[in-house]
Amino acid sequence: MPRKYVIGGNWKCNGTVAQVSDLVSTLNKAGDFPSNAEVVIAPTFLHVPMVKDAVRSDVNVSLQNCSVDSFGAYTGEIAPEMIADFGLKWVITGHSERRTGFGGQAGETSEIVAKKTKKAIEAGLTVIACVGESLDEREAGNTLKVVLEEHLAAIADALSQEQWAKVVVAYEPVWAIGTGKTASPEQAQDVHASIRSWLSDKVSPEVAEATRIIYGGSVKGSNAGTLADCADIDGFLVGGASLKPEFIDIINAVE
Ligand code: G2H
Repeated sequence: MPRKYVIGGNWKCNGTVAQVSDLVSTLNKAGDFPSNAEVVIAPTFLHVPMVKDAVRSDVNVSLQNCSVDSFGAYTGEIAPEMIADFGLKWVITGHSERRTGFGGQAGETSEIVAKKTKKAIEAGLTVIACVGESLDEREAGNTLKVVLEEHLAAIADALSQEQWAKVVVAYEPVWAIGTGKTASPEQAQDVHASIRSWLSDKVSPEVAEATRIIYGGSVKGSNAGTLADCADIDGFLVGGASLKPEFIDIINAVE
């Protein structure tokens, strides 16, 4: 069965109430999306309820992160079970901005990302699990070591074979995030093919064939079509351009 594209919009820490309303209205007025596209948007925690109530029913609303723990004394956290109870089905884990840490906070290790991914799946969510190397790691020739043996291996160690049905892998080279430097289709396809082959060896050929591997890092309306034509690129996780009407062009580029 052909894999359905996933087009994700990661809004990060962006948006006023007025801007979020405008974005939702743009999506609602965009006409039919391609039948082979599954659209997911991830507003901030604060904006999720208003987006969920107002956005068209064929757009899934995702959280950008979840807690590694369940309900309890974890100030400022959102438990995966809460997300499911709220009627949502998607969450992003392991975004590089969370792995790196910011604002003086420690970043998340691969083990934490794997644990969150597992907890979210056990709560009934589908997870967009992000992996990707930094510029230094790429220049040192360590792209596949980081992506496969560190990021992906930790997730694979935590999950059963069946749980992979609830995972979308997002390959996001850190050097291409928000920098305007998109990985070339060849660079992206090479890593995506390696991820698929690794999944085939380490999990199963069936999981490798079925898992959507999406690309993130300065995806734009102008490069989405060429990237989507690559055999192992099954969609996108879009940051900056998902805050603009251009996101509609990216969705329509997979038709
Ligand atoms: C990568 C991406 C969204 P941008 O972080 O996840 O952001 O498209 O702005 O590079």
